[in-house]
Amino acid sequence: MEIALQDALSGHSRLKPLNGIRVEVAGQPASSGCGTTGGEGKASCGSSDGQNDMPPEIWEKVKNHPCYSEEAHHHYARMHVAVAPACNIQCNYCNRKYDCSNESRPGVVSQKLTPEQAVKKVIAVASEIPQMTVLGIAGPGDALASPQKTFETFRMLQEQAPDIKLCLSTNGLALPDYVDEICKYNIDHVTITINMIDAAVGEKIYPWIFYNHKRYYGREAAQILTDRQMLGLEMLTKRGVLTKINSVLIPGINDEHLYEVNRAVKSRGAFLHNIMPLISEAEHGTVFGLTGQRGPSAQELKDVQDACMGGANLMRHCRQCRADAVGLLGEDRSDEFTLDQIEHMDVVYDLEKRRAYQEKVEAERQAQHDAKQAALAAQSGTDDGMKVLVAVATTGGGKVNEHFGHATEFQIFELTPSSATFVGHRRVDLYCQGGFGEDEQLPSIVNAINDCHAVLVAKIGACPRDELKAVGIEPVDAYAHDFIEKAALTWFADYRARVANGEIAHRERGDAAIRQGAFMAA
Ligand code: CLF
Ligand code: SF4
Repeated sequence: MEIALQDALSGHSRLKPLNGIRVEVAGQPASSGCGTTGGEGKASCGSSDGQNDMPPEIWEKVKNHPCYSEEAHHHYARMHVAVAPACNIQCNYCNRKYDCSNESRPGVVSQKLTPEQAVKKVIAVASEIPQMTVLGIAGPGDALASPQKTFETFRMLQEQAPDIKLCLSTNGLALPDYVDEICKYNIDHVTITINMIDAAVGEKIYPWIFYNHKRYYGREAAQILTDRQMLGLEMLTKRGVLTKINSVLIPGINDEHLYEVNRAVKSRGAFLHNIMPLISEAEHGTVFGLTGQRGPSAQELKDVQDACMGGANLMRHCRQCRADAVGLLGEDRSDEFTLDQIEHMDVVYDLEKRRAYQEKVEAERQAQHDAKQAALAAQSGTDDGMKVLVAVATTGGGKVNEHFGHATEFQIFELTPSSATFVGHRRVDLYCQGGFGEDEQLPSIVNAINDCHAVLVAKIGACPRDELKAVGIEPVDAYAHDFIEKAALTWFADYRARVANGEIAHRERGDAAIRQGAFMAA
């Protein structure tokens, strides 16, 4: 791993950033790809939009969906049930022994479930985790390649737990055939994985598809797939279903093409576009893993995401979760809810209790929102154009509340004198193991946040503190348990003041590596 990370930082040739590239898309105005407003109005990271940025009926659908609202993901949880084992296409980044790589991190699904088992599990989780608001079916194959199991699960769940939002993820090949079913069961959120709109690109990603009882290969397969994806997206938009497009960024194959995908899906009404890094290791046994196709670095991913701003709204907080994930994005509590454990649980689905708890969550979320606005209002001085990234250790609730040594990921915020924007996360190896700091883990953590100027934590030991300082990353524990944006903006104001008075010199940071593979359990 160490060697791979070093290679990712220094060995590969950097891709040409897309910022500033003009790409013409049929029927679409050319755009500079920067974050400035265009004909459509605003250039926001859409998933961070709030109540005032969208119609009330849309806000109702997204406000407590952790994937569709960046703000919500600090406070609300989702779960997946692995009821859909089959798939009707082959992606070069997937090995069926593993979870669907486009909606999950590599790792076998612990248990495949029948619809009855799945519903039992959802009820058990909902009674234990009242902030779990969304049930998604995202594999481990394709949700619509096993339609009976998928829709039977949704049907039963809708009857037993009507307050839980239903969410479905698909590669889109079978989607046009099931739009009526999707609407019938009030599935308000559908994710389609779209990696290309050009079959010449697609044939490098998809060796075959199985469609209408026949196997198609190469460019013909890719053409059918993209036609079906676009048709399905248009049909869902017409029916008022919110759609999110997942795209896997594959350097050298679809990196520059994703800008065209972004424009194409926006023009067909997609609500969000989630551009995710390819996960590719030889041990996963995927075609890309075995042929050495690398994933993007952190800056390559950010460059493509930034270039797509102003098109379809962007999601940047995806955790590429398992097909049986449970909990807040970034945590996985699926181990607590095996079928054996559920058998012995005293399960009571108490809707009122869930509502009461969610009211408290809403109050906490509002407090985070208000703290951010107050911190922004308090920023003084001129905007000198300085822009930095900071890493934040959090266990949720929108606060700086995790110890450095206990963090399995850091959230990354981009700061300017007038903004604090969530731009991603970085998985890391756990620094603290068995109660002691592991110095050999530190280089991999540094690699993961190497583009950051500071790391904000609840607490940090003397050793990692000194080593972080030595590589130019400022460890900051002065804002423990403060709301993240308030803490980050307050630190940034202090940083700029120290630069201004000559106490420190401002330097640009380098690139960072995206951690491949599994978390270590905390
Ligand atoms: Fe699951 Fe996907 Fe629904 Fe979310 S996940 S089916 S939309 S409830 Fe979310 Fe996980 Fe990313 Fe998917 S973080 S992989 S985007
Ligand atoms: Fe794998 Fe999902 Fe692609 Fe099917 S759609 S091959 S399950 S990544």
